[in-house]
Amino acid sequence: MLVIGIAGGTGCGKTTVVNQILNELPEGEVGIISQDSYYNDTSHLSYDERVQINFDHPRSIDFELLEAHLKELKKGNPIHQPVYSFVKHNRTGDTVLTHPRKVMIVEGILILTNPELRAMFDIKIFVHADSDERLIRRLKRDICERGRDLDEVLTRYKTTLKPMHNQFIEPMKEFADIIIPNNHYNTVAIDIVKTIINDKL
Ligand code: UZR
Ligand code: MG
Repeated sequence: MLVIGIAGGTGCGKTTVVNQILNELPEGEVGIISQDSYYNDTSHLSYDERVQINFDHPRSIDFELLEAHLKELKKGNPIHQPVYSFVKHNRTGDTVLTHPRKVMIVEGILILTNPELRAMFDIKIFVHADSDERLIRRLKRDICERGRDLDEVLTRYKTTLKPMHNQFIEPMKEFADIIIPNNHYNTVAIDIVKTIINDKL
């Protein structure tokens, strides 16, 4: 199994990059694990308490479960990936059966911050977009898809997203094998990654 980690700040286009990689690759050969599925279970907290959580800090992620799941997949066993709701800020209680594939992509803002998890990646990719590009994308997405308003997004960006990005995410470029400049669609970079994957398949 080839394990590819794809990191980068919020709104850098990770999900788009992953989807572009998946396009044209043989169906059923590549699987995805999203860090979003592995936010800590916060069922014991009220909604108002959950809103206060710093979701851009590494300790908001259940890395133990993520690592355990990746290990199971490497052994050839399927896993039950939790389903997360950004509206409720909690796991929904549902899971998605995820089967091991020849290539597994692990995608998320903080996935390179955990040394044990990092060591499990064969290829580490960092997707870079300038912070203004990322803020624009984040605004559009949170308002259109995640039920937030302008004030909420901007306040969170200033007080949490930006400082956490500078402290935990940006320094992870150090560990990347490939940095993809992604202010615009970068078809060449995607083709290179696809070639590496096809080689393995
Ligand atoms: P991407 N996030 C939420 O907004 N709500 C949650 O319940 C859990 C996470 C956000 C998180 C982070 N920060 O910036 C983003 N906040 O999801 C990561 N606030 O997702 O990589 O798709 O941008
Ligand atoms: Mg995403």
